[in-house]
Amino acid sequence: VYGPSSTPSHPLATAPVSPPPFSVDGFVKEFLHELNTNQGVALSRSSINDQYLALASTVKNYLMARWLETGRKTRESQAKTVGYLSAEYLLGRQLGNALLATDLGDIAQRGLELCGLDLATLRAQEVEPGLGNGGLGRLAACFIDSLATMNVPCIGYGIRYEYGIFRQTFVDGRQVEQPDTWLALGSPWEFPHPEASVTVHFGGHTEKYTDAAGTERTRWVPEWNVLGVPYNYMVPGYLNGRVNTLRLWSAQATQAFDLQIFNSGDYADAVRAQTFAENISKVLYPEDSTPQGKELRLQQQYFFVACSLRDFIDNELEEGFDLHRLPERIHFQLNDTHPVIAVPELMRILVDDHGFDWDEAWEVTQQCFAYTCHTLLPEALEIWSTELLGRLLPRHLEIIYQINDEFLARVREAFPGDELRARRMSIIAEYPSRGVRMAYLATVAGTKVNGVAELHSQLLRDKVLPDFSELYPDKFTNVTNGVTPRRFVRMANPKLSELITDAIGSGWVTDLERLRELEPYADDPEFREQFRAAKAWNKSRLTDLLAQRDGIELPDGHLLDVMVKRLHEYKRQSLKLLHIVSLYEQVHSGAIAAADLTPRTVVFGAKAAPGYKMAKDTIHLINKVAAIVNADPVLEGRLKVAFPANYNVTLAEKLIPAADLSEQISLAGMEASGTGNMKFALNGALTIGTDDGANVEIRELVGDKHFFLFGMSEPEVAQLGAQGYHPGSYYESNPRLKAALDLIWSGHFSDGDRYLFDSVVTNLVHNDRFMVLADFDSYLATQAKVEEKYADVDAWTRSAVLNVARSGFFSSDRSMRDYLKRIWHTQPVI
Ligand code: C3B
Repeated sequence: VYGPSSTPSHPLATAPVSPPPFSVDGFVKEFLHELNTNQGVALSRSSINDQYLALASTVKNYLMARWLETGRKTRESQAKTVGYLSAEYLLGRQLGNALLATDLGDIAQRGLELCGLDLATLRAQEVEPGLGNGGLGRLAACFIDSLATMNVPCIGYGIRYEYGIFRQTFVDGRQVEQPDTWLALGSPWEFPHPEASVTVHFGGHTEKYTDAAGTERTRWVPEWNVLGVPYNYMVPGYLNGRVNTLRLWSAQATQAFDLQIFNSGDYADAVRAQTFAENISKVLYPEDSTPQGKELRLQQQYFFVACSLRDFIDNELEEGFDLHRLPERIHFQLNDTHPVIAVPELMRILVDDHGFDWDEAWEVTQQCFAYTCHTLLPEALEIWSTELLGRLLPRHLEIIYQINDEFLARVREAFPGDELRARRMSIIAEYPSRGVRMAYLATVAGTKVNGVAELHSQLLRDKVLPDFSELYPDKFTNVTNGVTPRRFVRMANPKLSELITDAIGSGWVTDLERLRELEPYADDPEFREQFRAAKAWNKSRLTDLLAQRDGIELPDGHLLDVMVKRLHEYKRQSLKLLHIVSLYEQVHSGAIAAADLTPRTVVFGAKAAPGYKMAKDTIHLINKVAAIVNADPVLEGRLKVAFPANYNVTLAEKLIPAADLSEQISLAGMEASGTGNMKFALNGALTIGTDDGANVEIRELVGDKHFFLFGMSEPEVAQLGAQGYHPGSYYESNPRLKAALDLIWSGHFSDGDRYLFDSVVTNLVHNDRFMVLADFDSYLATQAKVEEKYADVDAWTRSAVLNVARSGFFSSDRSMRDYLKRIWHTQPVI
């Protein structure tokens, strides 16, 4: 029960909360107040961390009135809410974004100066919440930013991991993972609400009983439970006064555990039981695109969706709300298969807790969900063993079986006699062992299934779920991903933003298609000059950062060639590496003169899943090659390789705006979309890329002449795969390729050790699902075209400006408009 117990009589108690005064003096007063009362220190004795925390509180105070008002308006309007269910949110630092959203940046800077402090120093103190692995988690963060900016009611639901994605360090060139202690110095952006905790059950068994009306029912008798404690985060819209909520759940032991500890003779054992419960939200699984099928992971998934559904039904809806009307008030978006266990959970709530009959419950459930698929790699589609699911969530497994029975009856009705099809489509896989195919469950249950770029959605229909698209042709749709222009242009690239705003006004920040108005400026020499100046400023900012952060020296005047993304074979960092090794080899063998090299610095940023050996070996090899190349006098400093450790959102914000060339070189048909590719184009880098994921749409929009396409197309890849890929033939027939591979094999980069990188090279030459060698020639030829164009400064800049002007489509605001229209059918609330 919320609110006061009797009618308030003081006038202030019912007045709307108003934000603190918006002036430098008001800011200073508020900031010092926070420093003194929250941190308990005087300015003269305060640490940088104190100052940062006080600044964060000050900005939060400005947002608070708006947050409360947003909640009031949303409840009053009874508008449909988007419930974004995602196991990952890769938020990035909060302070800069909050200053931008409130337009407090200048005031804060001037106010802090008057206190003898520096805003940039305080901003650098923030540790970003790394509660995601890569693209999927960052996408969720962009989407909630866009919904807030577009005035759409949304609650983001997820997990408050105590340890986010590991901090990557290099020891002798090898990746070593350190725990991410992002909470250690305080976490000013969250609001815990232990009093609103939700109990989540696990294990046990089910039993039949007859209710008062004489109906046969099932109930779940669980064995153990944990508490989900909600932590609320503000999600401020850009300059619109709306602040949505991100609600992340933290697992705590219930009192049963405490009692057990109190009564237990074996104190240590009892404390272990408590630790067991709290482990659920302890750590983010660092596997990206390769689920491990671990029990704790399923616990995490069920934990957060059970909390979220309960929270929405019990706390967001009015008391006594008729759940038959639930689809009028919520659409839950399933971000990949991770939250799909929400489907049987909602069925359980409706049938077991609210007495719905099965058909009624299914009718409601089907209207409440939609599913986004983010991959095409078959091994990335989650399948939970029925043994594990049945042990952990026995009632849910029963419900899944019943959903499957009814679904297969429908399939058999639509395709009589086609038993093979029924088996293929079964939600329950029988081979190699019995398991629940979560993607199938989501497809059957949801109103819509979407891929994340045109090509991906088409392949999803044609290759991954063809039977389903035949049965439900209208369920399948595409929503091409997008990125928030607030964080990734306006905030990350202030110089370019200023230039754009001077040219076309500031409307582009919330209406990115307006960047089109920049097109004529591509032909304006003065504008191009200023554009280059902005790029140069970004490069020098990056140079300073890498010097101080990593001790890496970036040479002046180089083409900055950047490949940043998770380390995965399908993304083909090894192709980029072979390019570097080949340039080095060609100079040393005298095939080209060092003086003819285009001065180029290649920057890598990539984390490998800790258990992914090939990926870790590739990181090691990149670092070894970097060490030799960077120290080589023969190259005359014209080729450099930089691999700053621990690539994250914070580093991306500095790296991407500085880049000249964006590497998007996955094997065609493998990268669902990519979103880094969009950030680079919007910041005026040119792309070298395959015809894959959103690259296809980027190239269509910016134009062939302003994009470096190379490699096999998806149908060519499929054909080569079908006829049999024999990488050895490329090795044998291409002397330049052979020389590069042989050089690695010879131990040249591993102090003479021929075996150190044997597995990497042997895989490329003998196996390699991702056909690196097949695209090598085309890649190198296209890199030569890059160099030719880069030599023509005006032509290059013209293309770069056109990349910016024509990439407005890739705003996540546009993605959100697509979801709103085609999937959620909800409206902004103004
Ligand atoms: C990623 C895909 O690999 C990217 O192509 C895509 O742009 C993003 O999702 C966002 O849609 N992805 C991921 O980061 N993690 C997964 N488990 C699956 C896909």
